[in-house]
Amino acid sequence: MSQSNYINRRQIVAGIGALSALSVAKFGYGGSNLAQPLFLATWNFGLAACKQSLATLQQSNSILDAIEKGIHVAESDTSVDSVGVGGAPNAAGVVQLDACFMDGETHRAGSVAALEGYPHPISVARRVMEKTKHVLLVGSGAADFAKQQGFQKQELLTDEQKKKWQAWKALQPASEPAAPPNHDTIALIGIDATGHLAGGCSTSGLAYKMAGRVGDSPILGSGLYVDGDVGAAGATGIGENVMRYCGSFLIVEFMRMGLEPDVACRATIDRIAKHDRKSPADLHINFLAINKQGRWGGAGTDAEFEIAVVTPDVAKLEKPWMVR
Ligand code: SD4
Repeated sequence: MSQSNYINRRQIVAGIGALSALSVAKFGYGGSNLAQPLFLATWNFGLAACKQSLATLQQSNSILDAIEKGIHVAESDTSVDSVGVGGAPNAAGVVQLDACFMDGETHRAGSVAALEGYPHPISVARRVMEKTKHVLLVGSGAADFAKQQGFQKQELLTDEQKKKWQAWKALQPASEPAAPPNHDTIALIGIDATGHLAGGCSTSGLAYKMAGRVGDSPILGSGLYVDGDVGAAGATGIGENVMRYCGSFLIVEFMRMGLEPDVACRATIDRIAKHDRKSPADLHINFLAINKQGRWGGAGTDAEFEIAVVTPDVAKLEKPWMVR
């Protein structure tokens, strides 16, 4: 390694250390004693989901059940317009759902993408993990698997979403459809009192996306990543901006280097903005993370982004570190 490379690396590490110290002083939320379980989820509707996760954990003592049942709450809520039933359709007017599920302890995972007709893609993703040798099933193959596993089909497009889509469609020039921004994906990550980490992510994706388009949410390392030795991270926002940098994987790797969760999220946004030569506010990406010690944090570029935090003592919404 050349001397200048060495100096650059030292400077980078020193810089990250300074950022870390600043964060702990100024944004020092996220302390945990790990005698207690902790759940984090994206957006304000994540609060009800995390509460369900905690209740499920207390009943079943299973962090995997806790993640799955928590995400069901958002998937069933028709007022959440980017997850499960009531999610916005694609440009062709069809609701296509993406989800992934990951167990940090075994490093096993399952995903489904462009799944049509099943309201709980998170459960199908978990079943891919548990019942197949594979990680990702897509489209009609994912739907066939869901049927074979006994999941019930349901109409996912609500009348309200259908009307909105028809209004949008009527305004589109044939050549370049432009989707309105919608930010409602649920990424839910958790740790139990023994330090077992797991997570899930579920979405209908960007409203009026191209038919067949798949975003970051079902892609391991992008919309979600869990490493039982280090921590967990999840994402919401414009998937293309997360996928091109493996955002959640990068956050976990930054935590492996010793960064606090909020600093790791912030460093990931900085990396993406710098490389894309864009202002963070134009990226529409938001992250949350928990480390193995049960400390947590987040960073985002959307002013409305909030993180739901639930432990046996606390149930609250927090504004993460805003990067704009
Ligand atoms: C996607 N990341 O499909 C998802 C959309 C999203 O908040 O998170 N919206 O790109």
